[in-house]
Amino acid sequence: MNEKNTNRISRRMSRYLRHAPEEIGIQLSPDGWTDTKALTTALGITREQLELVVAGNDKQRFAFDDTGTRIRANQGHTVPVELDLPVATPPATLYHGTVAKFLDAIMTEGLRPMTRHDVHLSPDVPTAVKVGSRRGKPVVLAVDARRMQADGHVFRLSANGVWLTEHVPATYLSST
Ligand code: HQG
Repeated sequence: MNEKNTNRISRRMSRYLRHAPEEIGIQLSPDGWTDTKALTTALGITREQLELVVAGNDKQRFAFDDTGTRIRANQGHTVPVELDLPVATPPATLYHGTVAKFLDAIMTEGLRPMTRHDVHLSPDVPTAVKVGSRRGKPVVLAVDARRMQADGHVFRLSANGVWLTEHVPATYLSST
């Protein structure tokens, strides 16, 4: 399986495990898991190919459960799922990569999850630059996570190192 195929399968898996399981007739449990056999059958791939995609994914987007019989996306869902991720203490500063056209709205209403479940925050500037670059020239905002947590905001850490929170009011944001 070459890199192009791996990426293509990975993109399809993101779509079905986060946004549209019904399109290939798979079901997600309330915490986001789906049977690996159902997935490989629906995608027309082997178990070995699935393992290669999961292990080789650039952002570690997917994880098997302890038994290896179920798989889920680590974050980024738009379908309703409760991932039961651990509450954690973030680094003092987190980062959010975006683009200039959103800044007016962001500085008024703060960072909102938009179509996802949570606001996604990065632990370092280079990662946030990559996230912002998906939409154009990146703009990186600093988030005062230490003060947010002191004020009672809850942070969760996904299995692939993305920090998640429900809302970042504008008062905690500054430019970098
Ligand atoms: C913006 C990728 C207007 C926000 C990445 C972003 C990440 C607002 C967009 C993960 C706003 C939402 C998530 C407000 C936020 N008004 N715009 N109040 N608040 N926005 O894709 O953070 O490859 O849902 O700045 O690497 O860009 O999918 O979120 O531009 O980890 O695994 O609204 O997706 O990972 O966009 O990216 P998204 P995101 P994957």
